[in-house]
Amino acid sequence: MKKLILPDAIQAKGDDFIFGVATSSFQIEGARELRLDCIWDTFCTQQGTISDHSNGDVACDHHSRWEQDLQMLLELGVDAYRFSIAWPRVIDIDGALNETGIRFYEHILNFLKQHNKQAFITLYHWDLPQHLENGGGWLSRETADAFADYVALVVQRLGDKADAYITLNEPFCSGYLGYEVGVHAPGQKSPKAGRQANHVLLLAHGLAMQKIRQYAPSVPAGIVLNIHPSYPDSASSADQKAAQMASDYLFHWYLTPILTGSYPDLLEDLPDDIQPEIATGDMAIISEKIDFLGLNYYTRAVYRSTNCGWFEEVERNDYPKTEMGWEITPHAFTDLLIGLHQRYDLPPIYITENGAAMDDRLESGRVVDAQRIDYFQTHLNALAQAMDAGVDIRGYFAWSLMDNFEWALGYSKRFGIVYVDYDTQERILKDSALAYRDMLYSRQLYR
Ligand code: IFM
Repeated sequence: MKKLILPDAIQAKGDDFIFGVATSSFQIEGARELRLDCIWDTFCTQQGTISDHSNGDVACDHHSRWEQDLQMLLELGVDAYRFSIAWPRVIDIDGALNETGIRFYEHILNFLKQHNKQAFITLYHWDLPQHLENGGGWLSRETADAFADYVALVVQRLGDKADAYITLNEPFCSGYLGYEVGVHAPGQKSPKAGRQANHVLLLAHGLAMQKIRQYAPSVPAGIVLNIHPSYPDSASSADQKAAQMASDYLFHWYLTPILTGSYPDLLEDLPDDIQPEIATGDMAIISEKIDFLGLNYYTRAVYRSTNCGWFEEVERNDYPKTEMGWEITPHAFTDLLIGLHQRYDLPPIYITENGAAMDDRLESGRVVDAQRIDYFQTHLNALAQAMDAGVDIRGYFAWSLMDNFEWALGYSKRFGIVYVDYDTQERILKDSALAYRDMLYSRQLYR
């Protein structure tokens, strides 16, 4: 079996660098009957949305198997677990805290505390309650207020049982993919809707930060953004400009307001009819100071300019690809981290997701996923290079603890380091899980 070698720069950090695994509620929990409907339940019923016509009703049945699943964390020897709370499980339709729902997460937190594992709680990983979508969803400022109310109730209850609170996971996916491109729930397709949803999501983040400060002032709080660093298709100035625009429109659109209080200059160039509605005071709320930035990295993207001076993505085949069709580009990970470090005054960074869907086969009780081990190794090396260059990175979470519902691709893509047999719900540690475990144990020995 291939091994994972811990890079020196990470080893040198000792306890100041944590390793974890990540999951999200809708992707693993199931137990739909024990919560309100969310936008992904509805999206899954619509034609042509999910490639294998599946849904999250059962998923990995984690809601009943959580204890067994958390035992795997102990076996892996990780320091931390990143998971999300399902808003529709913990808040009733009248806005009150649902006792049964919140207790589920309390059990998880108690387990983690008892075993000395850190809990990184994501408060929104895309499962917006459907009744809020019916009232306007992320296009309506009332949803930002509802999010802040939900966060206040949860944080008052869980307080410092969490080691970190994350307001939103990947607002790009909720706002851009959900309202502008329509490949994610709720499936709207309009640039105006996309820009508006992004703004309300950012506002929701800022309002939630204020609630976390109020009710759990000692717990670090931040947001998780995903990024595909943008490269030009050619050396032409038009393509270079296109890559820059793509980067501003798809990534810095979220990070720049959070860190600086204003949108990228590209906002001024957008036609009036797609401008988001920004009220006085919004940008101050959005730029509430964060304690850390979570980054999810998988691949790069390449762009060229279009006839009308906009950008479009180009499919390139310069590097091997994962089962998602995503190029494997660890060098872009290093460049990205160093580039962000040079451009912004960054808070400490956690890599809150990194991983790969591969063509996993369960044969004789084993999954030999050597390619995933290579992926982890090259990305850990890339991360270490960025650390050597001065980027303050405090942790790394593999995506994902186990195979799960990969959104519009249903169960057809496997990102887990643990294989899930969806017929029997059996969990089998893949070779990548064993390699991760061995790397973490060897790290302990040298401390
Ligand atoms: O599965 C997703 C996760 O929910 C958010 N980040 C990207 C992962 C892989 O696509």
